[in-house]
Amino acid sequence: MINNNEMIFLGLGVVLLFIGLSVFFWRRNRKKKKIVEASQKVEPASALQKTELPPVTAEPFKPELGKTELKVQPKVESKEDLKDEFTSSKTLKQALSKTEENLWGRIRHLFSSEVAQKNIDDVEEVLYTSDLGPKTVELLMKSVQAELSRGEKNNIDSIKNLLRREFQQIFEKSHVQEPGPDLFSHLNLSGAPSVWLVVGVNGVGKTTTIGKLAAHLAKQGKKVLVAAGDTFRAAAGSQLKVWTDRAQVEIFSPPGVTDPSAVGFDAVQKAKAQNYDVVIVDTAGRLHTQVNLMEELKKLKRVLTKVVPEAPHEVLIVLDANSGQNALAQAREFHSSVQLTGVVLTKMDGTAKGGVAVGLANELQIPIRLIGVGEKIGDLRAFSTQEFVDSIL
Ligand SMILES: Nc1nc2c(ncn2[C@@H]2O[C@H](COP(=O)(O)OP(=O)(O)OP(=O)(O)O)[C@@H](O)[C@H]2O)c(=O)[nH]1
Ligand SMILES: [Mg+2]
Repeated sequence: MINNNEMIFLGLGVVLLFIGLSVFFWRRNRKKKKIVEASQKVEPASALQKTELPPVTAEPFKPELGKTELKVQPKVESKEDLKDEFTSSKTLKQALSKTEENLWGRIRHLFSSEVAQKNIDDVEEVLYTSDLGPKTVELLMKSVQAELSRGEKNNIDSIKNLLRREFQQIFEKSHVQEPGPDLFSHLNLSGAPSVWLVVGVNGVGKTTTIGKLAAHLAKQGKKVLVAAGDTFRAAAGSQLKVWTDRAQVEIFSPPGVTDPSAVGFDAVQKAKAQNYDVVIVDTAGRLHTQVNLMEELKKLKRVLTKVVPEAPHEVLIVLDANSGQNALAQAREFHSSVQLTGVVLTKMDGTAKGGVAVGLANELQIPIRLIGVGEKIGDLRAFSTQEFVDSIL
Protein backbone atom coordinates (compact mmCIF):
# COMPACT_ATOMS: atom_id res chain seq x y z
CA MET A 1 0.00 0.00 0.00
CA ILE A 2 1.21 3.54 -0.75
CA ASN A 3 1.11 5.90 2.20
CA ASN A 4 0.26 9.63 1.99
CA ASN A 5 3.87 10.82 1.83
CA GLU A 6 4.65 8.45 -1.00
CA MET A 7 1.53 9.65 -2.82
CA ILE A 8 2.73 13.26 -2.50
CA PHE A 9 6.23 12.35 -3.81
CA LEU A 10 4.76 10.36 -6.67
CA GLY A 11 2.45 13.26 -7.57
CA LEU A 12 5.32 15.73 -7.42
CA GLY A 13 7.41 13.43 -9.61
CA VAL A 14 4.69 13.24 -12.24
CA VAL A 15 4.25 17.04 -12.21
CA LEU A 16 8.03 17.60 -12.54
CA LEU A 17 8.23 15.08 -15.40
CA PHE A 18 5.35 16.83 -17.16
CA ILE A 19 6.99 20.26 -16.75
CA GLY A 20 10.34 18.86 -17.98
CA LEU A 21 8.78 17.33 -21.09
CA SER A 22 6.82 20.51 -21.85
CA VAL A 23 9.97 22.64 -21.64
CA PHE A 24 11.87 20.14 -23.85
CA PHE A 25 9.24 20.13 -26.61
CA TRP A 26 8.72 23.91 -26.37
CA ARG A 27 12.47 24.55 -26.84
CA ARG A 28 12.68 21.99 -29.63
CA ASN A 29 9.78 23.58 -31.55
CA ARG A 30 11.19 27.06 -30.98
CA LYS A 31 14.59 25.99 -32.37
CA LYS A 32 12.94 24.34 -35.37
CA LYS A 33 10.79 27.40 -36.02
CA LYS A 34 13.87 29.63 -35.92
CA ILE A 35 15.72 27.44 -38.42
CA VAL A 36 12.76 27.34 -40.80
CA GLU A 37 12.35 31.10 -40.54
CA ALA A 38 16.04 31.65 -41.21
CA SER A 39 16.01 29.36 -44.22
CA GLN A 40 12.84 30.94 -45.60
CA LYS A 41 14.14 34.47 -45.24
CA VAL A 42 14.26 35.48 -48.89
CA GLU A 43 16.31 38.51 -49.73
CA PRO A 44 14.21 41.26 -51.21
CA ALA A 45 14.51 41.09 -54.96
CA SER A 46 15.89 44.63 -54.94
CA ALA A 47 18.89 43.44 -52.96
CA LEU A 48 19.88 41.26 -55.86
CA GLN A 49 19.86 44.10 -58.28
CA LYS A 50 23.19 45.78 -57.82
CA THR A 51 22.59 48.29 -60.56
CA GLU A 52 19.19 49.81 -61.21
CA LEU A 53 17.56 49.12 -64.53
CA PRO A 54 17.43 52.26 -66.60
CA PRO A 55 13.92 53.66 -66.79
CA VAL A 56 11.88 52.51 -69.75
CA THR A 57 12.27 55.99 -71.21
CA ALA A 58 16.09 55.75 -71.18
CA GLU A 59 17.84 56.74 -74.35
CA PRO A 60 17.50 53.81 -76.72
CA PHE A 61 20.53 51.69 -77.30
CA LYS A 62 21.88 52.06 -80.80
CA PRO A 63 24.33 49.30 -81.42
CA GLU A 64 26.94 50.01 -84.00
CA LEU A 65 28.55 46.80 -84.98
CA GLY A 66 32.27 46.99 -85.40
CA LYS A 67 32.41 50.19 -83.31
CA THR A 68 32.11 48.71 -79.86
CA GLU A 69 32.09 51.05 -76.88
CA LEU A 70 34.53 48.92 -74.97
CA LYS A 71 37.80 50.53 -74.00
CA VAL A 72 39.46 47.14 -74.27
CA GLN A 73 39.06 45.78 -77.75
CA PRO A 74 37.69 42.24 -77.86
CA LYS A 75 40.43 39.74 -78.27
CA VAL A 76 39.58 37.39 -81.08
CA GLU A 77 41.13 34.10 -80.16
CA SER A 78 42.82 31.89 -82.66
CA LYS A 79 41.57 28.31 -82.99
CA GLU A 80 44.48 27.25 -80.72
CA ASP A 81 43.45 29.74 -77.97
CA LEU A 82 39.89 28.47 -78.17
CA LYS A 83 41.06 24.90 -77.80
CA ASP A 84 42.72 25.96 -74.53
CA GLU A 85 39.57 27.67 -73.33
CA PHE A 86 37.56 24.52 -73.94
CA THR A 87 39.92 22.29 -72.05
CA SER A 88 41.37 24.32 -69.17
CA SER A 89 38.54 24.14 -66.67
CA LYS A 90 38.31 22.88 -63.14
CA THR A 91 36.52 19.66 -62.30
CA LEU A 92 32.94 19.89 -61.07
CA LYS A 93 34.08 18.50 -57.73
CA GLN A 94 36.56 21.35 -57.34
CA ALA A 95 33.96 23.92 -58.36
CA LEU A 96 31.43 22.55 -55.89
CA SER A 97 33.85 22.10 -53.00
CA LYS A 98 32.26 24.87 -50.89
CA THR A 99 28.79 23.41 -51.37
CA GLU A 100 30.16 20.00 -50.42
CA GLU A 101 31.76 21.47 -47.30
CA ASN A 102 28.58 23.34 -46.35
CA LEU A 103 26.29 20.33 -46.75
CA TRP A 104 28.08 17.03 -46.41
CA GLY A 105 31.13 18.43 -44.59
CA ARG A 106 28.94 19.59 -41.71
CA ILE A 107 26.98 16.33 -41.53
CA ARG A 108 30.25 14.37 -41.61
CA HIS A 109 31.45 16.50 -38.71
CA LEU A 110 28.33 15.73 -36.71
CA PHE A 111 28.85 12.03 -37.18
CA SER A 112 32.52 12.17 -36.35
CA SER A 113 31.73 12.22 -32.63
CA GLU A 114 29.38 9.75 -30.96
CA VAL A 115 25.93 9.84 -32.48
CA ALA A 116 22.96 10.15 -30.21
CA GLN A 117 19.34 10.91 -30.91
CA LYS A 118 19.97 14.63 -30.39
CA ASN A 119 21.94 14.67 -33.62
CA ILE A 120 18.77 14.24 -35.66
CA ASP A 121 18.04 17.87 -34.86
CA ASP A 122 21.55 18.85 -35.85
CA VAL A 123 21.26 17.04 -39.19
CA GLU A 124 17.99 18.85 -39.73
CA GLU A 125 19.66 22.18 -38.98
CA VAL A 126 22.42 21.48 -41.51
CA LEU A 127 19.85 20.63 -44.17
CA TYR A 128 17.79 23.73 -43.42
CA THR A 129 20.84 25.96 -43.79
CA SER A 130 22.08 24.35 -47.03
CA ASP A 131 19.68 26.18 -49.35
CA LEU A 132 17.64 23.08 -50.13
CA GLY A 133 14.43 24.85 -49.13
CA PRO A 134 12.03 23.89 -46.31
CA LYS A 135 9.82 21.59 -48.43
CA THR A 136 12.79 19.56 -49.58
CA VAL A 137 14.20 19.36 -46.05
CA GLU A 138 10.88 18.06 -44.73
CA LEU A 139 10.88 15.40 -47.43
CA LEU A 140 14.46 14.40 -46.65
CA MET A 141 13.96 14.40 -42.88
CA LYS A 142 11.21 11.78 -43.09
CA SER A 143 13.73 9.37 -44.61
CA VAL A 144 16.60 10.44 -42.33
CA GLN A 145 14.46 9.92 -39.22
CA ALA A 146 13.32 6.51 -40.44
CA GLU A 147 16.92 5.53 -41.19
CA LEU A 148 18.26 6.67 -37.82
CA SER A 149 15.45 4.96 -35.93
CA ARG A 150 16.36 1.70 -37.70
CA GLY A 151 19.48 1.62 -35.56
CA GLU A 152 21.83 2.90 -38.23
CA LYS A 153 22.76 5.79 -35.96
CA ASN A 154 26.46 5.34 -36.15
CA ASN A 155 26.67 4.56 -39.79
CA ILE A 156 27.63 7.65 -41.71
CA ASP A 157 27.60 5.69 -44.97
CA SER A 158 23.95 4.79 -44.55
CA ILE A 159 23.05 8.50 -44.28
CA LYS A 160 25.20 9.31 -47.28
CA ASN A 161 23.60 6.59 -49.39
CA LEU A 162 20.16 7.67 -48.29
CA LEU A 163 20.77 11.31 -49.27
CA ARG A 164 22.21 10.16 -52.59
CA ARG A 165 19.11 8.08 -53.31
CA GLU A 166 16.79 10.93 -52.33
CA PHE A 167 18.66 13.49 -54.42
CA GLN A 168 18.73 11.15 -57.42
CA GLN A 169 14.98 10.57 -57.15
CA ILE A 170 14.33 14.31 -56.94
CA PHE A 171 16.37 14.99 -60.08
CA GLU A 172 14.77 12.06 -61.89
CA LYS A 173 11.31 13.46 -61.17
CA SER A 174 12.35 16.84 -62.59
CA HIS A 175 13.14 15.10 -65.92
CA VAL A 176 16.84 15.78 -65.83
CA GLN A 177 18.52 13.71 -68.52
CA GLU A 178 22.05 12.41 -68.34
CA PRO A 179 24.11 14.46 -70.79
CA GLY A 180 25.01 13.13 -74.18
CA PRO A 181 28.32 13.58 -75.97
CA ASP A 182 27.95 17.36 -76.31
CA LEU A 183 27.20 20.04 -73.78
CA PHE A 184 23.98 20.88 -75.60
CA SER A 185 22.87 17.42 -76.69
CA HIS A 186 19.92 17.41 -74.26
CA LEU A 187 18.68 20.79 -75.48
CA ASN A 188 16.00 20.87 -78.16
CA LEU A 189 17.64 21.05 -81.58
CA SER A 190 14.62 19.86 -83.55
CA GLY A 191 13.80 23.18 -85.23
CA ALA A 192 14.89 24.66 -88.52
CA PRO A 193 16.16 26.81 -86.96
CA SER A 194 15.93 25.90 -83.26
CA VAL A 195 15.21 29.00 -81.24
CA TRP A 196 16.44 29.29 -77.67
CA LEU A 197 15.28 32.17 -75.50
CA VAL A 198 17.45 33.04 -72.50
CA VAL A 199 15.86 34.93 -69.59
CA GLY A 200 16.57 35.92 -66.00
CA VAL A 201 17.17 38.78 -63.58
CA ASN A 202 20.08 41.22 -63.89
CA GLY A 203 23.66 40.07 -63.79
CA VAL A 204 23.02 36.34 -63.37
CA GLY A 205 25.15 35.34 -66.37
CA LYS A 206 22.77 35.23 -69.34
CA THR A 207 25.14 36.79 -71.86
CA THR A 208 28.12 34.81 -70.61
CA THR A 209 26.15 31.55 -70.81
CA ILE A 210 25.00 32.39 -74.35
CA GLY A 211 28.62 33.06 -75.36
CA LYS A 212 29.77 29.75 -73.92
CA LEU A 213 26.87 27.83 -75.49
CA ALA A 214 27.41 29.47 -78.88
CA ALA A 215 31.09 28.55 -78.78
CA HIS A 216 30.31 24.91 -78.04
CA LEU A 217 27.69 24.75 -80.79
CA ALA A 218 30.04 26.36 -83.31
CA LYS A 219 32.79 23.95 -82.34
CA GLN A 220 30.47 21.10 -83.34
CA GLY A 221 29.86 22.71 -86.71
CA LYS A 222 26.45 24.26 -86.00
CA LYS A 223 25.54 27.48 -87.74
CA VAL A 224 24.62 29.83 -84.89
CA LEU A 225 23.04 33.27 -84.79
CA VAL A 226 22.95 35.21 -81.53
CA ALA A 227 20.23 37.88 -81.32
CA ALA A 228 20.95 40.97 -79.21
CA GLY A 229 17.56 41.16 -77.52
CA ASP A 230 18.93 43.24 -74.65
CA THR A 231 18.08 46.66 -76.04
CA PHE A 232 18.02 48.31 -72.58
CA ARG A 233 21.56 48.36 -71.33
CA ALA A 234 23.87 50.58 -73.34
CA ALA A 235 26.86 48.24 -73.19
CA ALA A 236 24.88 45.03 -73.73
CA GLY A 237 25.41 44.90 -77.50
CA SER A 238 29.16 45.37 -77.28
CA GLN A 239 29.46 42.82 -74.47
CA LEU A 240 27.59 40.29 -76.60
CA LYS A 241 29.81 41.14 -79.56
CA VAL A 242 32.90 40.26 -77.51
CA TRP A 243 31.38 36.87 -76.83
CA THR A 244 30.23 36.19 -80.39
CA ASP A 245 33.69 37.13 -81.67
CA ARG A 246 35.23 34.79 -79.15
CA ALA A 247 32.79 32.02 -80.08
CA GLN A 248 33.26 32.79 -83.78
CA VAL A 249 29.54 33.00 -84.46
CA GLU A 250 27.40 35.73 -85.98
CA ILE A 251 25.56 38.38 -83.97
CA PHE A 252 22.24 39.91 -85.01
CA SER A 253 22.09 43.44 -83.61
CA PRO A 254 20.33 45.86 -85.96
CA PRO A 255 21.24 49.50 -85.25
CA GLY A 256 18.51 51.68 -83.80
CA VAL A 257 16.01 48.89 -83.05
CA THR A 258 14.84 49.29 -79.47
CA ASP A 259 12.04 46.73 -79.36
CA PRO A 260 13.41 43.31 -78.34
CA SER A 261 10.47 41.61 -80.09
CA ALA A 262 11.50 43.22 -83.37
CA VAL A 263 15.09 42.01 -82.90
CA GLY A 264 13.86 38.49 -82.11
CA PHE A 265 11.44 38.38 -85.04
CA ASP A 266 14.01 39.61 -87.59
CA ALA A 267 16.72 37.33 -86.23
CA VAL A 268 14.58 34.21 -86.57
CA GLN A 269 13.47 35.28 -90.05
CA LYS A 270 17.08 35.74 -91.14
CA ALA A 271 18.05 32.41 -89.59
CA LYS A 272 15.21 30.63 -91.36
CA ALA A 273 16.06 32.18 -94.72
CA GLN A 274 19.78 31.47 -94.38
CA ASN A 275 19.58 27.97 -92.93
CA TYR A 276 21.01 28.59 -89.49
CA ASP A 277 20.77 25.68 -87.07
CA VAL A 278 20.26 27.65 -83.88
CA VAL A 279 19.19 31.17 -82.89
CA ILE A 280 19.95 32.12 -79.29
CA VAL A 281 18.07 35.21 -78.12
CA ASP A 282 19.70 37.25 -75.34
CA THR A 283 17.34 39.36 -73.24
CA ALA A 284 17.70 42.26 -70.83
CA GLY A 285 17.87 41.35 -67.16
CA ARG A 286 14.58 42.05 -65.44
CA LEU A 287 13.14 41.47 -62.04
CA HIS A 288 10.40 38.89 -61.93
CA THR A 289 8.35 41.51 -60.08
CA GLN A 290 8.48 44.10 -62.90
CA VAL A 291 5.14 43.51 -64.53
CA ASN A 292 5.70 45.61 -67.67
CA LEU A 293 9.02 43.96 -68.39
CA MET A 294 7.55 40.50 -67.88
CA GLU A 295 4.80 41.45 -70.36
CA GLU A 296 7.53 42.49 -72.81
CA LEU A 297 9.08 39.04 -72.45
CA LYS A 298 5.73 37.33 -73.12
CA LYS A 299 5.36 39.44 -76.26
CA LEU A 300 8.86 38.48 -77.43
CA LYS A 301 8.03 34.81 -76.92
CA ARG A 302 4.74 35.16 -78.85
CA VAL A 303 6.40 36.97 -81.73
CA LEU A 304 8.95 34.19 -82.25
CA THR A 305 6.13 31.76 -83.06
CA LYS A 306 5.05 33.95 -85.99
CA VAL A 307 8.15 32.85 -87.88
CA VAL A 308 8.64 29.33 -86.54
CA PRO A 309 5.41 28.01 -84.97
CA GLU A 310 7.21 25.66 -82.53
CA ALA A 311 9.57 28.41 -81.35
CA PRO A 312 11.00 28.94 -78.85
CA HIS A 313 12.25 25.38 -78.60
CA GLU A 314 13.91 26.19 -75.30
CA VAL A 315 13.15 28.87 -72.74
CA LEU A 316 16.14 28.75 -70.42
CA ILE A 317 16.21 30.68 -67.17
CA VAL A 318 19.64 31.61 -65.88
CA LEU A 319 19.85 31.64 -62.09
CA ASP A 320 22.78 32.72 -59.94
CA ALA A 321 23.38 29.95 -57.39
CA ASN A 322 24.48 32.59 -54.87
CA SER A 323 20.94 33.90 -54.65
CA GLY A 324 19.93 30.69 -52.83
CA GLN A 325 16.24 30.53 -52.04
CA ASN A 326 15.56 33.67 -54.07
CA ALA A 327 16.43 31.65 -57.19
CA LEU A 328 13.34 29.57 -56.52
CA ALA A 329 11.13 32.65 -56.40
CA GLN A 330 12.64 33.93 -59.65
CA ALA A 331 12.15 30.62 -61.45
CA ARG A 332 8.57 30.34 -60.23
CA GLU A 333 7.63 33.79 -61.52
CA PHE A 334 9.39 33.48 -64.87
CA HIS A 335 7.84 30.03 -65.32
CA SER A 336 4.35 31.38 -64.85
CA SER A 337 5.02 34.08 -67.49
CA VAL A 338 7.01 32.28 -70.19
CA GLN A 339 6.85 28.52 -69.35
CA LEU A 340 10.47 27.59 -68.82
CA THR A 341 11.91 24.44 -70.34
CA GLY A 342 15.17 24.39 -68.40
CA VAL A 343 17.44 25.99 -65.84
CA VAL A 344 21.04 27.14 -66.13
CA LEU A 345 22.56 27.48 -62.67
CA THR A 346 25.57 29.78 -62.83
CA LYS A 347 28.36 30.79 -60.45
CA MET A 348 28.39 27.37 -58.84
CA ASP A 349 32.12 27.88 -58.46
CA GLY A 350 32.88 29.41 -55.11
CA THR A 351 29.34 29.33 -53.72
CA ALA A 352 28.30 27.29 -50.71
CA LYS A 353 24.67 27.52 -51.85
CA GLY A 354 24.74 24.85 -54.58
CA GLY A 355 22.15 22.85 -52.62
CA VAL A 356 19.59 25.13 -54.25
CA ALA A 357 19.80 22.83 -57.30
CA VAL A 358 18.05 20.10 -55.30
CA GLY A 359 15.39 22.50 -54.01
CA LEU A 360 14.73 23.82 -57.51
CA ALA A 361 14.33 20.35 -58.95
CA ASN A 362 12.09 19.23 -56.10
CA GLU A 363 9.80 22.23 -55.93
CA LEU A 364 9.51 23.31 -59.55
CA GLN A 365 10.36 20.14 -61.43
CA ILE A 366 12.00 22.10 -64.23
CA PRO A 367 15.10 20.24 -65.38
CA ILE A 368 18.49 21.74 -64.67
CA ARG A 369 20.25 21.66 -68.02
CA LEU A 370 23.55 23.43 -67.52
CA ILE A 371 25.85 24.57 -64.74
CA GLY A 372 28.18 27.56 -64.91
CA VAL A 373 31.41 27.05 -62.99
CA GLY A 374 33.46 30.07 -64.05
CA GLU A 375 33.86 32.83 -66.59
CA LYS A 376 35.61 30.97 -69.38
CA ILE A 377 34.12 29.14 -72.35
CA GLY A 378 35.03 25.79 -70.83
CA ASP A 379 33.31 26.65 -67.56
CA LEU A 380 29.87 25.49 -68.65
CA ARG A 381 28.78 21.92 -67.92
CA ALA A 382 25.86 19.79 -68.95
CA PHE A 383 24.09 18.89 -65.72
CA SER A 384 24.56 15.28 -64.76
CA THR A 385 22.74 13.97 -61.69
CA GLN A 386 25.43 11.40 -61.04
CA GLU A 387 28.30 13.85 -61.32
CA PHE A 388 26.49 16.47 -59.24
CA VAL A 389 25.55 14.10 -56.45
CA ASP A 390 29.07 12.64 -56.41
CA SER A 391 30.46 16.17 -56.12
CA ILE A 392 28.37 17.37 -53.19
CA LEU A 393 28.08 14.14 -51.18
N1 LIG B 1 32.32 32.89 -61.36
C1 LIG B 1 31.40 32.90 -62.32
N2 LIG B 1 31.06 34.06 -62.90
C2 LIG B 1 30.14 34.04 -63.86
C3 LIG B 1 29.51 32.85 -64.30
N3 LIG B 1 28.63 33.17 -65.28
C4 LIG B 1 28.71 34.51 -65.44
N4 LIG B 1 29.61 35.05 -64.60
C5 LIG B 1 29.97 36.46 -64.42
O1 LIG B 1 28.81 37.18 -64.00
C6 LIG B 1 28.88 38.51 -64.47
C7 LIG B 1 27.57 38.87 -65.15
O2 LIG B 1 27.45 38.09 -66.32
P1 LIG B 1 26.56 38.52 -67.56
O3 LIG B 1 26.66 37.42 -68.54
O4 LIG B 1 26.87 39.88 -68.01
O5 LIG B 1 25.13 38.52 -66.88
P2 LIG B 1 23.75 38.92 -67.55
O6 LIG B 1 22.71 38.08 -66.93
O7 LIG B 1 23.83 38.90 -69.02
O8 LIG B 1 23.61 40.43 -67.02
P3 LIG B 1 22.58 41.55 -67.54
O9 LIG B 1 22.60 41.52 -69.02
O10 LIG B 1 23.12 42.81 -66.95
O11 LIG B 1 21.25 41.20 -66.96
C8 LIG B 1 30.08 38.59 -65.38
O12 LIG B 1 31.15 39.15 -64.67
C9 LIG B 1 30.40 37.13 -65.70
O13 LIG B 1 31.75 36.90 -65.98
C10 LIG B 1 29.89 31.62 -63.66
O14 LIG B 1 29.39 30.52 -63.93
N5 LIG B 1 30.84 31.71 -62.69
MG1 LIG C 1 23.41 40.36 -70.47
